[in-house]
Amino acid sequence: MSADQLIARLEQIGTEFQQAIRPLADEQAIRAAQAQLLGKHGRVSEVMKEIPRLPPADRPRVGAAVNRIKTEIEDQVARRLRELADTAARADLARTVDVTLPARPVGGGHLHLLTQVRLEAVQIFAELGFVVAEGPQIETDWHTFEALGTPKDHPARDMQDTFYLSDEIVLRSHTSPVQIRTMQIQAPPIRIVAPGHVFRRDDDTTHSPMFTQLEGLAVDEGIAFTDLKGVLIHFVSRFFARDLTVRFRPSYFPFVEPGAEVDMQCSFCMGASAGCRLCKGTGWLEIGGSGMVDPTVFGHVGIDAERYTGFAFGMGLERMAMLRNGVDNIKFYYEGDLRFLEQF
Ligand code: FA5
Repeated sequence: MSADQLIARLEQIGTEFQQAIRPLADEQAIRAAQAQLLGKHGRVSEVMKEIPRLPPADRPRVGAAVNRIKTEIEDQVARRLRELADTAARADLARTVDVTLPARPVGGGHLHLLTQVRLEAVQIFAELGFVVAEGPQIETDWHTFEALGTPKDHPARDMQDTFYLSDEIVLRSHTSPVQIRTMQIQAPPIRIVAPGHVFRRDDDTTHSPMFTQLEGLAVDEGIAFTDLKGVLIHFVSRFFARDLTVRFRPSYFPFVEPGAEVDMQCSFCMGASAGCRLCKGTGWLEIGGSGMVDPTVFGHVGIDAERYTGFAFGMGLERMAMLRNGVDNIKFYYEGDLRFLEQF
């Protein structure tokens, strides 16, 4: 082939390429088309292979044409890519966002039923002038038992058998040690409630090894059993949002005298049905223990028992929520199953 024929072919390649890339709309396809010409076995490379066969005087002309066509092809590629980028940018700018669309709902959590119940209970007592007190869950044997009239050989310990970390340190089995800690640092008048976790060697559908109690203590001059009754009747009516009767059943706790179990009227059958499963046909549900602070307890914390009297009570919060919200197995509270938790 002559030099002129080769140059004509190069020019034809350039023209064809210009038409070939016009409809191409993505970079990958454009680069592939470019490689078909300029690649190792591309059409331009084939022409270059002919150059050594030409008379030496013609070679520079054809070489120059090759360079021109290569540059032209590269310019065309750059131009087409720029056009594509401009079109994409224009389309991007022309996009409109409808800000009037309602936002997608964000899945929010809520407080655990037991936390709700604790906060509600504290709120009701706060309205009566009680403030929240706290104590450690790992407690001394003295605060948990001894100071509450329950020495090491006392049979009442059996009912609250707990986890001993050593002879003198226990996981508290009730919130009553907070009574002792409060009276050790505060002089009467005292009005506290102490919610918190407690631990016992119990395990069935209504008893858990870890559960929550709410302790109450009021100490002042002239506090009487009627004050205790009034406070608890008020609490039960507020918490259950119904006029429910409360009954005090004589009972024994080593740190109160007299002592009483607190029962409330069955919130399910209202005491009317002898066959009610919840109250086992009795019409009453036990919610906690209570009584007047025993003078020997005052002796342990340096409060003058001749001048002051007080009442105390302790309730199980799981029990309160079971009765009010119809939970029939205490384990549901702790399993973290959303099918349960989302109901409350
Ligand atoms: C006490 O714990 C006393 N400290 C209450 C008290 C305080 C009496 C102040 C007098 C003065 P008792 O062992 O009965 O009492 O427990 C109180 C309540 O805790 C029970 O009525 C019950 O509602 C709840 N309870 C007891 N054991 C468990 C358990 N293993 N799981 C869930 N709730 C429990």
